[in-house]
Amino acid sequence: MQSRARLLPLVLLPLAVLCGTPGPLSVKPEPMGPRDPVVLIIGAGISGIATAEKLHRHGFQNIRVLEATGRTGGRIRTETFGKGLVEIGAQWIHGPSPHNPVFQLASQFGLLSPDALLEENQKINIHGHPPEIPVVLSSSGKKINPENVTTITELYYKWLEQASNLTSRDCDPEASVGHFIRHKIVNSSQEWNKELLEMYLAYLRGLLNLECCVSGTHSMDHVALCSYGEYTMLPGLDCTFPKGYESLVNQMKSPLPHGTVILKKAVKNIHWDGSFLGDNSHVYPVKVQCEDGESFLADHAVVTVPLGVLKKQVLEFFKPVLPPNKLQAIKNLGFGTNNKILLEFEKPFWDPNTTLIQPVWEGGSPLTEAKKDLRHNWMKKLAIFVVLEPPEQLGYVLCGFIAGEESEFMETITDEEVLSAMTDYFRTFTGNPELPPPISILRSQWHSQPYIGGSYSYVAVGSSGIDVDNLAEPLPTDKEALKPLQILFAGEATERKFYSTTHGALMSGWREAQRLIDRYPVQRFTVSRHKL
Ligand code: 6YU
Repeated sequence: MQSRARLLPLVLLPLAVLCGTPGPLSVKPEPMGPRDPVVLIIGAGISGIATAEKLHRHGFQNIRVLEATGRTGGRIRTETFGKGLVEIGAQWIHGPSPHNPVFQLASQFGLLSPDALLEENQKINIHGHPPEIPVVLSSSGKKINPENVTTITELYYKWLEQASNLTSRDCDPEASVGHFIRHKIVNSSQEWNKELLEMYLAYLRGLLNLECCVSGTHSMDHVALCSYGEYTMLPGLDCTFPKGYESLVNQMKSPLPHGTVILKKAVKNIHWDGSFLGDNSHVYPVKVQCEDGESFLADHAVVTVPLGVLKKQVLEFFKPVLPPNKLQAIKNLGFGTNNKILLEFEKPFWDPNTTLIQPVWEGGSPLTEAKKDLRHNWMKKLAIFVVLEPPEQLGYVLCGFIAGEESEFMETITDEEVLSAMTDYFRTFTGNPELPPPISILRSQWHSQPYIGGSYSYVAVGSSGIDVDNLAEPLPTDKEALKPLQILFAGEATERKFYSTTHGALMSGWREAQRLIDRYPVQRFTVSRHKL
């Protein structure tokens, strides 16, 4: 008997459960008087908007979000391409299920397709990897029979799971996920069929390239083994936003009063631990200086700029300079690059049921160093192509993923050069020298974005989850007497279990908003409670 899937609203958790707060509130604020805190939020990505939205919901009236660029959303960015919308940054809700606040909000705002809301889809555990079987193409222009790589794929995912299950008690703090996997390959390959060995190694190289995209790193040798399992995958079949990921940010910011978000207002530095006299005779501990010369005084600043920006600018960004454990965390944690190359074709060269195309470079191996000649070899790092759906709405579009130095090199060449390289690439992989070139191209360049500097964070060799917690810790720290909170830190890189994701970023924004809400007692407000 076929079971009928129930729709999601039956299993929605109240947001209160998700963020450990007393629930979505409709707040009628009473006048707060001269100590109504001024809160500046630096950055209007999802974490900054989530902070502002929650503070606003709890009656905070003096909130400003200062955003360097001309748009909100940060690494959530939807653009038109082909016949429809594509994502330049975040694409999926990873783990769309009741404990994922991005999924919760998107469902409540009505932004998801009916399929994404199916309860059965929320229970599927994909362990962070695409459940579909890819079409595997080799650089000699042949299709590889999926059955030939099933065993090796299963083995590889088993090794990754083993890596996730290690704890700091049973692993060397200097060990990397890359070394762990290579060790497994060396040990198992003794038993592999000699005729298939070369193909297996080339295929495994491709899987590691894909892992670099997942972790946003140049090499899995940079990803710390001991902390690998701290990243937590929520259940649920990853889903997308039919009207674009940005529709979520737009909905979240819509209740904010006009003028709360100030665009093109790049912050140059933040002076804290000071005494700055405001026009209202109130003395503020924080002064935020912008690149255009304007400055803002505040009781609290919530810093949500990406780790990539902090890595480049931390010494000039904070005056006085941050405490040593914070500087160490910023230095130790990893922040790499994962880019997308979107290609529109007039006609598909793939079969109608294809959802993923996985390239395998013959001769490649995880056991040898790849050639460094980036100009001629960058495209060998391309890990996978997702066939965007539905073609009736989008056209025939492939979205390729590429991580690391090769990805950063790709950012430095022109669209025409990338398009020409991709034409040669697909002619090689299809074995068709006449294959028509893509009709249009759009690629991300996250590393070169001055206010982003890469894609997302990871726990690098030499760091641990403790660095993530240190990065999240507000200033001044508790140890430094009983001074009020001045600088708070949010953003994806500050969430120990969910870094690198939109839900991690959102949770971090709510976390820091809650920290401030707890500082300003709720009796100041007349609160009426109802479900969103
Ligand atoms: C997800 C996904 N996803 C692909 C690609 C990218 C990312 N992510 P923001 O940067 O958004 O905001 C900060 C703002 O600050 C920004 O607007 C700046 O302009 C501003 N700013 C900076 N300096 C300033 C200054 N001086 N003054 C004022 N303003 C300033 N996440 O959930 N699903 O499919 C993907 C993907 C190509 C680049 C992604 C995905 C990551 C998210 O996009 C990202 O975490 C959040 O948007 C960040 O929000 P924020 O507010 O913190 O910063 C095992 C294990 C491994 C762990 N990894 C698992 C994989 C997870 C990543 N998934 C990747 C896959 C894709 C395709």
